[in-house]
Amino acid sequence: MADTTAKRENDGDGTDSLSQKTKRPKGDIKNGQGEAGEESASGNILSDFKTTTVLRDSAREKNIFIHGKLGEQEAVVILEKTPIREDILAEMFSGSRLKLEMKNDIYSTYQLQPPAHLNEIKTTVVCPATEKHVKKYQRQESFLVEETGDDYQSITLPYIHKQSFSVQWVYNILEKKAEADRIVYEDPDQELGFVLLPDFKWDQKQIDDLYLIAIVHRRDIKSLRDLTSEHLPLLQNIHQKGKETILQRYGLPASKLRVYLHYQPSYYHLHVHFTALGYEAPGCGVERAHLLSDVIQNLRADPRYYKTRTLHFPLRADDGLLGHFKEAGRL
Ligand code: M7G
Repeated sequence: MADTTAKRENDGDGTDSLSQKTKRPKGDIKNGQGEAGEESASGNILSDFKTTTVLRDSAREKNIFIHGKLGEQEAVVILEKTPIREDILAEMFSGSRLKLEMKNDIYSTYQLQPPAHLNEIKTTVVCPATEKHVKKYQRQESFLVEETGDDYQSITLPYIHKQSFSVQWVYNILEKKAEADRIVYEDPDQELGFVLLPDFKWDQKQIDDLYLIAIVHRRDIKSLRDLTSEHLPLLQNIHQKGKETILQRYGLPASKLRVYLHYQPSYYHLHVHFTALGYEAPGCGVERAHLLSDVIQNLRADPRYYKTRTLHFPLRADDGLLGHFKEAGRL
């Protein structure tokens, strides 16, 4: 994650009223292999999690990234407090215990202890986690790299062939082996089609931090760099149908959406991010996010735009690719 400035704030532009209009999205967290709550029925797999080190934490974002062991396996666990939703306020006020901390004139502070079901913590587990996962979640200094079309061929491409994350989770989604019940929309066409589903960073409890990804059926497009005008129909299809689906399902119009691709992505199978405009999603900064509408226009103007163009992106200090750019004297 290049950008660690994720925040769950409303930008005060009215997404709140939208979230009131919109029905709560159905199907809160399910893992694609079973229904929500299944894990708790079969026991708490984290009960014997042994912490090795805290990779990163943030008081402002209210999350913590932990590296540790689950049995014999390396694991990364991410705990995150989620936003307080308006629709649970009545229950929160009536059903909680309130402990007074201090009172002074008209001011008082309390510790409010809500019922357990209103106090859930979004938890993501990566197990077995590779060294690359551990590095991905560690707070690290970043450096901006300049990559020409030639650099991509001679430095980046050989590196991603050897080193990139497995995209097995993507194939599981496309083949309905995981998260099938979370799919929000599918165009099954093998050339132009895609699957749209909630990103696992989104708990689907409120649309203020809406985050979906569109994953293309085609398996031969690694990233932005592979795109040419040949892919315009595919990109337009994703843009159009993605926006329509999000409007229908969540009541969020295109003017409230940020639709973009990452370069570099973590996973080299083409996918498009759809996030709520008011949500500063991790990685939505200009150094990594490329608006889909700009990508479409650039390819219309120059069919080989992304083959030839110098692209900039941040790499973390411990990223092997950064070492290759240094060795090649490109940094
Ligand atoms: P990316 O641009 O390749 O990299 O985006 P990033 O993770 O550095 O942003 C991949 C997107 O897929 C991210 O937004 C992830 O949160 C999301 N994602 C990753 N995994 C492993 C899963 C998964 O198993 N299920 C779902 N639904 N989303 C995932």
